[in-house]
Amino acid sequence: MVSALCVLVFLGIVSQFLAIEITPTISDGVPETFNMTRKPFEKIGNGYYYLERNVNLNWFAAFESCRKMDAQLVAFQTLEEWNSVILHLESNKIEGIFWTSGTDLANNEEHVWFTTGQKVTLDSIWNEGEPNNDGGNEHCDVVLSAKDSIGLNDLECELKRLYICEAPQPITASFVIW
Ligand SMILES: [Ca+2]
Ligand SMILES: [Ca+2]
Repeated sequence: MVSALCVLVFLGIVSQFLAIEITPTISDGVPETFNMTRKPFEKIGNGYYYLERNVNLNWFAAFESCRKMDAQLVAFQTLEEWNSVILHLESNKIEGIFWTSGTDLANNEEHVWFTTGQKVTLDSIWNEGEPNNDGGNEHCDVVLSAKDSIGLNDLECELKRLYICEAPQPITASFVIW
């Protein structure tokens, strides 16, 4: 962020000397058309994600694992984000059970994205009948990706499952020169 601002300030100074007009813009995310890589994350929609497909961890260990990568367990804040990731899972035939940062450990039956503190407001992304707190001990949320259905489900946090990490949202600084 700081370096992007430095570039814009620099361009502002240059434009004074060269009598050209520079129009800067800063936007969230990376445009769909940009093909930038950030290993081990892969670009899905406007974000960068890491899908752990081999190592199963409990919810807490999965949370720690993402933090070690300077990332967070995934939080689906918008339907657009959810649809992008789901489309990626479906089109690549990726089946599995992946931890998200969704949990109601703080307040029972009030699911939030633990990485942002925001409520899980997208009712349509839950599997039918979920969250059901089955057995009274399901407080952490997974994406259940099966052949014929994909949705959110609450599970016991101690269960070992795969997980999805989300890299911090990048910003794009661009400019038009006249
Ligand atoms: Ca997110
Ligand atoms: Ca459940």
